[in-house]
Amino acid sequence: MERTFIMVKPDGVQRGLVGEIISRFEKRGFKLVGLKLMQISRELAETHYGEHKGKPFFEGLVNFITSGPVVAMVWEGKEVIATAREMMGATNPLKAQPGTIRGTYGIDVGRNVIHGSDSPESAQREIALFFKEEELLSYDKTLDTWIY
Ligand code: 3AN
Repeated sequence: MERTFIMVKPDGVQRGLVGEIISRFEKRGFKLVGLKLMQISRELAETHYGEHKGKPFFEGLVNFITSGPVVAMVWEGKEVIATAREMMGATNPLKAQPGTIRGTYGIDVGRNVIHGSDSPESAQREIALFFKEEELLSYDKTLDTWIY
């Protein structure tokens, strides 16, 4: 079963959107298999956003993501990586469809509330960066065969 890495960024935590975001993933039918509130170190931020190193917004991005607690999560389900990206909406909240998380709550491309892996490769890399294997749990949700 596919897994993705989702993070409520410091602006989402500050604005009290953690419950709302978790709720959207639960209601969509996905399964929460890992969850932690944490403060990201500079080193972890630079590794996580390694692909953006050298870009003009890199320093600001690292400063922002390390500025306060984030909620790191792993969600599981069929095609959860692509579905989560649809649920999040475009990186720039101005371009994000109304009703998506960023299209509802996003303010600015640098304050866009949520991160989600964009491919199976980045999901694998990001999950391993933020979670130890034993922090990810396998369990059944037995009451409904149509959710994961
Ligand atoms: P996404 O988070 O939608 O996968 P990426 O990976 O292109 O988007 O960018 C990672 C993060 O870098 C974004 N979530 C956003 O916070 C920040 N970012 C991207 N482009 C810009 C930009 N032009 N100016 C400021 N921040 C940016």
